[in-house]
Amino acid sequence: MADEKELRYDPATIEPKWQERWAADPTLYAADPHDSGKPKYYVLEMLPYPSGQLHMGHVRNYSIGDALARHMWMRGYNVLHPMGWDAFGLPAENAALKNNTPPREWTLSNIAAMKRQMQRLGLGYDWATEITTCLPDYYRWNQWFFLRMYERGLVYRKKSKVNWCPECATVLANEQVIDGRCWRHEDTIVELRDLEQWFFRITAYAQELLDGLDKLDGWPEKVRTMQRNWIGRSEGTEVDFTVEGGPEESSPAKIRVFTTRVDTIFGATSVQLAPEHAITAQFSSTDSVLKEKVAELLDEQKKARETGDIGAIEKHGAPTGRFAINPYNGKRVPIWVANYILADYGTGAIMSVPGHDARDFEFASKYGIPVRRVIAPADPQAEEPALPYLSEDGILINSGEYNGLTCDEAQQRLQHIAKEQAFGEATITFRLKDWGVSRQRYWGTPIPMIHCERDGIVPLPDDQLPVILPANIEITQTGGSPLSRVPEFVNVTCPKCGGPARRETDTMDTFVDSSWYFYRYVDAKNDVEPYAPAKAQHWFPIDQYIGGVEHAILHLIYSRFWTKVMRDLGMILNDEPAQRLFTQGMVIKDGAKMSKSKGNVVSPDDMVARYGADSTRMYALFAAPPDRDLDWQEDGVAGVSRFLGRVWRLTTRHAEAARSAKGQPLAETSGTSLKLLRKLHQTIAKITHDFAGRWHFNTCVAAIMELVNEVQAADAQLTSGEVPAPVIRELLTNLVLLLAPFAPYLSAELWEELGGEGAVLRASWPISNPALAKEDEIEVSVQSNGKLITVIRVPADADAKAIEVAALAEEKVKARIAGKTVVKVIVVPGKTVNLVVK
Ligand code: ANZ
Ligand code: ZN
Repeated sequence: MADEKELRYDPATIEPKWQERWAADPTLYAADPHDSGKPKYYVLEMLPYPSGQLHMGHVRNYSIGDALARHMWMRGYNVLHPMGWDAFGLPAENAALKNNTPPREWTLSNIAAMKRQMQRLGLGYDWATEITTCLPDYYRWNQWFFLRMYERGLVYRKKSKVNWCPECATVLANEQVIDGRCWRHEDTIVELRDLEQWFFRITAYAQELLDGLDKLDGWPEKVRTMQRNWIGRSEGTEVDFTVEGGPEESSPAKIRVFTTRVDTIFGATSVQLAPEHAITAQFSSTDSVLKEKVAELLDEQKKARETGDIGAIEKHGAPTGRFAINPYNGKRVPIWVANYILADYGTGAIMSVPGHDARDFEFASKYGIPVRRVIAPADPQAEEPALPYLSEDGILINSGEYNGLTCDEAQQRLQHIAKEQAFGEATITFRLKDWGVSRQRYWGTPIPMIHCERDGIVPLPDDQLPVILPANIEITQTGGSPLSRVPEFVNVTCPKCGGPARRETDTMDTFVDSSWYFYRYVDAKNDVEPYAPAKAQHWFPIDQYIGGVEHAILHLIYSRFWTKVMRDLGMILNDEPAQRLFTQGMVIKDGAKMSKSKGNVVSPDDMVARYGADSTRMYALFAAPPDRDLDWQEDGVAGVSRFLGRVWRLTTRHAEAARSAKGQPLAETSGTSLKLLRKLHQTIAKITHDFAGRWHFNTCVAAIMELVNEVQAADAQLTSGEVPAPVIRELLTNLVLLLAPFAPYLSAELWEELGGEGAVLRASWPISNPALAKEDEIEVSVQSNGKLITVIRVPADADAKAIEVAALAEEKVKARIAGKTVVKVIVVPGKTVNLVVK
């Protein structure tokens, strides 16, 4: 019978057969109950947006996660490996506009299609815990969390300048503005608008979010650095400069500046206001020339912000004709308005120190503002450096009673004085802004708030949740939230006074959905709370989170914030959501990222139809280390498919021998048998080691290929019985086990073929026998003056002296050095012996 099977490796029959069997056994990929006593392992890939089609980036991401999950199952862990859908968001509304399909239907049918693709790929998810964020059983908990945060002062409403994408016709969070453009529309410049918005007070956790990064040593350093920069902590000082002679009221106005270098304050030769600073408005209200100038400066600033690089703005400013007094020395300095000063950072005003700040220097040079040196190098012998002198490594000069202090000492002294005399203080400023979550769109979670004429803002009581998103509404591109045009939705009675009131029509940013979805997986059917705390405590933190580096800031800061909020609500004990994070590289094709707009998309369905799911997945792991970019080559998929065909033929050809040896012990081995077993155990050791950390799955697959080559080369000995059946059994069953994380279908089929018991997923991961894996001899090359003479074999544990002796005893070596003097012998154990000869 084996002959017939031997003919062809046919994934098109093997794979659907197993897919059906797996679908019929919902326990296969399900986690055991959380109190089963097995050690837990939570492996998670980022949930996809249901666009309708998986792309190769998904396939790669999920192949990595699935290989890890399978490996951990085989290691005996209780594995949680869930999947869901990040199902709210604008594309559903755009599709509705385009094809006139309601967002809900469009989304759900996309989900069905992508789920089929995932199942066809053989990804081992527990579908019983599937979550879909656009369904009320999920989003009601967004509303519930919103109310809990409101109670704790973590939700507030304010009028603010917001980023507005004209293409999306909605507000974007700062994190969604990339280089001044919309994160969804790379060609659309984001505008600034004034709107009443809902905010999450993520800044309340700024310091903790920053400190926590130090402990996340299982996260890539580049992600931690990006988050540190995004949070942007800056220690400095606020100081009040008094405005000379006015305004007309009795108490003179003060301009509070923020500086990181208060030690340079004797070098301040002007004060600079942001165009949008309140005092700028005051001054220009009576000065129409200034007013016009300020409008121009603001315009320039907006444009520079929109293009994303405010740092490179061509600096312009206007003198106000007014003066301010430096509180430390009573000196008067002119007040200017400048386009490089931002209203929403620090205090919106600075003291300008052209002697020691590059931007101020550029500005002062342009407008003839004096430049004064107040810091000198600590070493009195050093040559006087050119201005601006940016170093903080120096001592104060031209600074009155503070002369001679180091920068550090001066900062502390000056801060102390400011505090004492109540004209300033030490402060910490963050670049991180509160998270604006209002969206004027339909396809998102309705915000559970009521606007009452009498009572103002009234939170909805819990028993009125969920606020269901109405179906069948007209979606338009512009004109505010589509929900505001649904009277049944908008008109409500106030929960407080019973009078007529309006329901909030903004919906939540979809990043809310993904900020806590992974907690829901542990208790996806719970209809009385988001999840049972005991279950979350068991499963969290996530042991391994896998996703794209493009989420380094948005999703991965928001979800850290959400975790801290839930901890403070007493719902979990962990401070961070994920212990380890892995960010995989991109999938590229012909030198560019695979994307619809570039027209270089390779469809996973095509690949699966042509080569099978196993080959597609295994290629995604084999073609590059997982953290690097992968250049998709169809030839490579075909190559993997040929390799799996060889595994198939090799295994089926010797399956009978392997089956016949069931229960027989491995006797003493030597010769070919020993050589093959050694290769097997080396391969086991390598792959096991890689799963534990390095994740070089490309070299893992390559190692399996080498193993197969060696076994295949000994095919005659396998057939003749020279390699006995128990050895064949050991080789083939372990080969199948090693392949199981990478090629689940073929492994399942061959496992059965070899008479393996139960699912291969529940079989034990092989353990490398170190005695067998160890080479007893190694090769060392012998060189004279760097030129190769020969390669010798020495015992693997030989020390340097023994290697030297062996090398000098070798005939070829003796011949080469005859009549010469060996001046020196350099031994690199395990590698080379170099003879320095004269
Ligand atoms: C005087 C000074 C002297 C400054 C010096 C620096 C060096 P980071 O580190 O990013 O927090 N600054 C403050 N608020 C600003 C605003 N709203 N718009 C533009 N610039 C602003 O930068 C803080 C420094 O950036 C502050 O310290 C201030 O310039 C400027 F030798 O004050 B400094
Ligand atoms: Zn009311």
